[in-house]
Amino acid sequence: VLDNPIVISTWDFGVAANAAAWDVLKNNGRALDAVEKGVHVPEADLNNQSVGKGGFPDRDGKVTLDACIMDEFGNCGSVAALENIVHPISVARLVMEKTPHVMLVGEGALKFARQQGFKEENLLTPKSEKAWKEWLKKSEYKPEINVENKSFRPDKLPGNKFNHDTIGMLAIDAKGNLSGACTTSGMAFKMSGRVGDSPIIGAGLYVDNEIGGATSTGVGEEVIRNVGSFLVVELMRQGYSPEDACKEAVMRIIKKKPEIAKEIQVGFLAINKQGKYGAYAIQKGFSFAVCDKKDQSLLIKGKSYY
Ligand code: SD4
Repeated sequence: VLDNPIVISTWDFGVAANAAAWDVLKNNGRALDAVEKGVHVPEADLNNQSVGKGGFPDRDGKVTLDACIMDEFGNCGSVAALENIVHPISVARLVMEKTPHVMLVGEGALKFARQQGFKEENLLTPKSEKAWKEWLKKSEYKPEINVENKSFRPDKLPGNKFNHDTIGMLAIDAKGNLSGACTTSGMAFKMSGRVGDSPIIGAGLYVDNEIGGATSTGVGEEVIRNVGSFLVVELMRQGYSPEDACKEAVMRIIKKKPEIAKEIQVGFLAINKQGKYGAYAIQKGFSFAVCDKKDQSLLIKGKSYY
């Protein structure tokens, strides 16, 4: 028994998300409940244009959401290309708990969400619609590295290079059990039907209650190709520290495609069973947030290759 709960999550907006997760953890709640509650915060935040409501749409102007969740028993649930639902993570949890399946996509996921009583609403905010219309003028598709660090001003951006980011969250509760969640609107202006790493178990998220958990952010295609989060957990099983495991997973991406890697961001975040955490990214600028008894709103700059 760890008796020292902790929650970590990706990017600056992880601080607010961790605070919501901490409310669950400090009252001896389950890590699974903590990560679900935690990621609800960016999912509902209209200023966050890369997760949930207010997220950037795809090329056809549709906001399509990807999310997955995994618990201490190795149960998992996922939704991809889900429209009109503010909290895809909660739909993913119900896929895990109430269906014989792991993943539901598109129309089927939406149908299931409706059956479970989720209300539908338009997720495309005027701000994101405006950005999309702006993007349509040139239709250039090139994610800009770490755009999440800048406050988004479509009118101020040179060209139309917008990006993406994702919340990945990992928690250990007072019983020492681990869970994780990952949720995103995916890459801004992606092709219709495109699914990234975030809802894919083993790519965007993986949790093994004996070893630890990992999650990723950045260009999902490269994470899927390398089964990134599973790789990080397996490396920790072999004795790598969380940071070294994240670094090795990043190095695999760089080694395979050095020219592409120069231009993109991928970051991994991991925690082991002992509550040690670490991160590593291709590019500078990847931050992660940590919350435990000692530090309620720690924001750490992750190490990077470049
Ligand atoms: C995706 N990994 O859909 C997500 C996006 C992301 O920082 O994490 N961006 O590929």
